[in-house]
Amino acid sequence: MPRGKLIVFEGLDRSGKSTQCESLVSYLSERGLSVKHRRFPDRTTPIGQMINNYLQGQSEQEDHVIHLLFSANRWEAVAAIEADINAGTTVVIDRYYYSGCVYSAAKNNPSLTLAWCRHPEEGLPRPDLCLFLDISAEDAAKRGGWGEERYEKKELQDRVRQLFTDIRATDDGSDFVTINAGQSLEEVEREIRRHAESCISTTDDASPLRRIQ
Ligand code: NYM
Ligand code: MG
Repeated sequence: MPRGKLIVFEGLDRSGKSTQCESLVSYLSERGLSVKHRRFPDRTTPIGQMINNYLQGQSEQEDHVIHLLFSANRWEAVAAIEADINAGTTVVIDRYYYSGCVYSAAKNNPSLTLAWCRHPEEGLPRPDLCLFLDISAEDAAKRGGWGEERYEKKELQDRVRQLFTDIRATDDGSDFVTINAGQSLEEVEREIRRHAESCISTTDDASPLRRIQ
């Protein structure tokens, strides 16, 4: 049986990730593909609840600690993700380790460099495709603005976007397909489907899931 693929959505808050992620999952499953939808942070686990409390301002965490909790929240899902992929199910995830790196690094804490932030992610399954929904912080804010969560501020979102741009210039960025998220919902949807279908049909079934190195 061909393995499932690992497809990830990334982008700023309000870039349309969640809507597009749900739309892709329905589209693929309506076409008979076995597909599972996940999101990070997964707020349902005990670690995820700590993250949720932090994001909602109900608790404080030292910058490195919250970074490691976000990473732990991915690691606790790895066995399930791998089991799905090995069983032929494609896993579509709303945010992954790229968000983990850039949001922490955007804090400008001198000991939270992008390189430091990436270390705990090494060894995670590497996506077959990362759909990066690109939008400026200004345009994202026009979509009804951000909510009350930590990180939902213009200056931080600007730095996050810059760091995503920096990542695109590295080896991690070789998995990225950049999609102009300022287009209409239907145009974005069409592009995403095209890339996802091409990933699903062209990834060599014999090739094992790669790891983040
Ligand atoms: N976020 C998300 C991180 O800071 N690190 C991570 O590893 C992940 C997965 O959490 N502003 C941030 C980005 C978002 C926030 O995510 C909540 P969402 O998708 O907006 O619920
Ligand atoms: Mg958000």
